[in-house]
Amino acid sequence: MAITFYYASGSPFAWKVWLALEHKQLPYELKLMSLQNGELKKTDFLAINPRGKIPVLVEDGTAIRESAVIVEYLEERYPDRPLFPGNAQDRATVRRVIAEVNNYLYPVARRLLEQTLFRSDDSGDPAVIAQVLTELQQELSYFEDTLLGDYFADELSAADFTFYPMLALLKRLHDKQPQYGADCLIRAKLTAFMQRIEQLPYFELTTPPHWKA
Ligand SMILES: N[C@@H](CCC(=O)N[C@@H](CS)C(=O)NCC(=O)O)C(=O)O
Repeated sequence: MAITFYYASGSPFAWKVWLALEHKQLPYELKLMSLQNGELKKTDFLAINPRGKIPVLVEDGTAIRESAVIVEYLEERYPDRPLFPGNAQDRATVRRVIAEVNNYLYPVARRLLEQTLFRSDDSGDPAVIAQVLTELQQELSYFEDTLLGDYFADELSAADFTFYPMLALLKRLHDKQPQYGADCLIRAKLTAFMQRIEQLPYFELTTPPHWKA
């Protein structure tokens, strides 16, 4: 068995997979890719992902792509230290939260980041930013209400690893550009959730390398 994990620093989709690899205590080789220098669109990389996106996990010559699929693959192939509950209904809950993060929360968070963190200047449209902050607050309130206790299921699961990086990106936005008040979006229950993930023994290893600089 040899796993190669292609990722990029700060990608929420790659972070989810990295947390899953670490949680399952699997050996893997890390390949740090750049989102900026065009290497994802070069022939070599397009051979493992024709969409030119990370994350990609290659094992025994097979490339697995799409973060949610990669995590399901890891779960099937390495069922120890599970990331999905044993009961079918609880598994459905975890899969639903993952789909909701990807289909509803991420597009709204992405719009905010495109107006703010992804710009080198202050050129974001204030009206768009205000609108997106309101939408994001609604989304985050939904997820706050959906948390069962400590996590989205009885135990730590793939849903938590999917959701956490979205919050971390908002926290990063606040650290870099506090004028938007993005920290106010993360209220007490979600702050406690973040702290629980950040206390996992392998968490530190998975933090985006360029955030540590
Ligand atoms: N649905 C994909 C999304 C992957 C994705 O959007 N990756 C971004 C980084 S966060 C990427 O590779 N962007 C490079 C590009 O589109 O050129 C997944 O879940 O893996």
